[in-house]
Amino acid sequence: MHYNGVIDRYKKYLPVSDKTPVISLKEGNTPLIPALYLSKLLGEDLEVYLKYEGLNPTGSFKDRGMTVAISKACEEKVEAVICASTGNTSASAAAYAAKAGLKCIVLIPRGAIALGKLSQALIHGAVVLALDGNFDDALKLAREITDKHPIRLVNSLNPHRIEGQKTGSFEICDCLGEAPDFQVMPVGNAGNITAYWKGYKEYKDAGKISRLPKMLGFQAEGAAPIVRGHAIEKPQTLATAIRIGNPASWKMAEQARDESGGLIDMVSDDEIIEAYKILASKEGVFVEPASAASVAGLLKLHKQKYFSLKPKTQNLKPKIVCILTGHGLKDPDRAIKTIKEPKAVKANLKAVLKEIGY
Ligand code: AN7
Repeated sequence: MHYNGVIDRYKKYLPVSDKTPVISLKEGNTPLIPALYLSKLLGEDLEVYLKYEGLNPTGSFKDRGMTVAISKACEEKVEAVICASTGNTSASAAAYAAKAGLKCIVLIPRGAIALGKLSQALIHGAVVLALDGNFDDALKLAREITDKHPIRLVNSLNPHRIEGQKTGSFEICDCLGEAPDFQVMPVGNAGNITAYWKGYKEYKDAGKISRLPKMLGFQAEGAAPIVRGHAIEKPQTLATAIRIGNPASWKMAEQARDESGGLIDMVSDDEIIEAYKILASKEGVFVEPASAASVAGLLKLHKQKYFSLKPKTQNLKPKIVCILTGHGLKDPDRAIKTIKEPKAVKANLKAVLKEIGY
């Protein structure tokens, strides 16, 4: 069977009609990988799964929302699209706009986005403006521009983005045959937690699942406005994707947390790097640092005995899904900095054998 992307698969749940010109790169349908090492590490009769969103066409979950936002922009015949971005939104917007033949404008914080993402926005032909400010400044400007000009905002404030991104939760439920017990994910501008929660609720209403997961969101310690209860003027974290001090969907994230009986907490950069290394070296899954925040959160909660304190409602092992939002190749510099440069060795047999211990 041919797979034709999230709009084709889930159109019944999306704001599209026969008149919508579907702009798709066959996003979605990403693997839900059993995390054997992490499941064993937790050792609490739990099953941990990794939803590897880095395998979307532009390497992040943003493509799920962008296919809907760009298709609707085409249907509504807008002239151009614009976004502020910590990188992945710009990569995705640039790619889908290229396919649609739309002009794309991208506002990024100068010097603060990973190289892979910058290269994508540039090569797909977006007009890329590197602003002397952070993400929050860029988003404010993008909103001001779209308020006054016929340019469509394709940040997650655009409801079509949320609609598309909710397909992530549909896929998890379709794969497991039920909702997971817990879903762990990074939180930046808070669009994705909003989208996943909306998706789970809609699937329950449609009778596809019988219960809802607890939503467990994690911010980076230096960029944790929701946890601290106030906006952060100068957010800091090496997980540049979630370096956001004033999330647009703040209220919706709190709603997802509270309605689901979950939590939003924070993890340090050291904890993020620890999880980043475990994912790559034990699970074989390379993600960007922001995505590792979900596994860092999982490990933090495990240390606090969060999962063992939860009553076991059934005989089945509770299932935890960690959303891995972006591919590791987005930010190769970080991987090399985290480990070390390869050792230089003479090109002769003796030298190589000596190094590898034979
Ligand atoms: C890999 O690209 O905000 O909480 O401008 O790239 O929905 O913002 C990216 C966010 C998590 C946080 N993981 O998701 C952008 C941008 C990765 C990301 C998030 C982002 P939201």
